[in-house]
Amino acid sequence: MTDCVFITGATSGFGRAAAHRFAAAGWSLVLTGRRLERLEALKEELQGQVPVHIVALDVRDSDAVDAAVAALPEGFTRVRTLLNNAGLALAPQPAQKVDRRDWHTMIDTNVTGLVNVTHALLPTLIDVGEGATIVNVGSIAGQWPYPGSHVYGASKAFVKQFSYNLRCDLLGTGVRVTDLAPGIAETEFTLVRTGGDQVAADALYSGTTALTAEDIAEQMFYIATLPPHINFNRLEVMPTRQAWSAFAIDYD
Ligand code: NDP
Ligand code: 8X3
Repeated sequence: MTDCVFITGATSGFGRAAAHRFAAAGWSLVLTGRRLERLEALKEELQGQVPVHIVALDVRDSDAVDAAVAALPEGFTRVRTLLNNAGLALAPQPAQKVDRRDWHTMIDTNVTGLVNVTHALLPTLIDVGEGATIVNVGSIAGQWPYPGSHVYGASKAFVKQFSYNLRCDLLGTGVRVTDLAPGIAETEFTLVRTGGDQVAADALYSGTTALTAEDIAEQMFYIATLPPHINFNRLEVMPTRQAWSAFAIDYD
């Protein structure tokens, strides 16, 4: 039986690139995301290579997540790697100017959604045991503060600590957990974050060398295929052309 990867947020960016990367290595794919037409197009691209199962799924809906996992068809039930990748940032303005609903959407997606999928797949992953892997996509924003990150960064700090805490409880099961924390990477992320501002998105990525979705997909695949006795607790990856900056000081 081939290995099977369950990917959330497979319709774009890291998740889509991961679908290609795992397919190239012969893994069966469970591809999820809200945009069904994108899932169908991806299935069309990859089903000649490997078995592909798609599910239009909003990770915020715990009943839908449970139902999707319970309804996995034969050949896709032995999920060996979970890529908890679906997520988003919104409202890059200062906290005091942000609509509360944007905060809720980030918490519902990045925290509750990730927890929903993890909870639904944990029994399977534990049953698979040695070599089973959860890759939780965190962010440098979960470790380092910056203006306009407010709830986004806090949600990714949750991802980090949840990953570490999971490791404690999963000790002895063989299941690995990694907080994969990328820096700036060119995907649709900034378009979503800015509410569809293509100019702002282009400005952020032009004139530098951001990570690509394929770079992160490669890290995901690397983590998932490490020898089973190795667990990367956290892997923080920045492009060479990104670093920290000085502390901000409020002068008179
Ligand atoms: P994209 O916007 O390109 O992709 C985001 C994916 O998340 C889409 O497939 C989208 O699918 C899915 N998604 C969003 N909300 C939901 C939801 N409620 N239910 C199911 N799927 C959802 O961004 P990236 O690929 O860059 O982002 C992937 C992850 O990486 C996110 O968790 C992000 O926070 C994180 N990250 C991104 C960085 C970057 O600079 N790009 C850096 C660090 C971390 P759909 O809309 O079809 O549902
Ligand atoms: C997104 C990466 O650099 O915008 O998680 O915080 S960054």
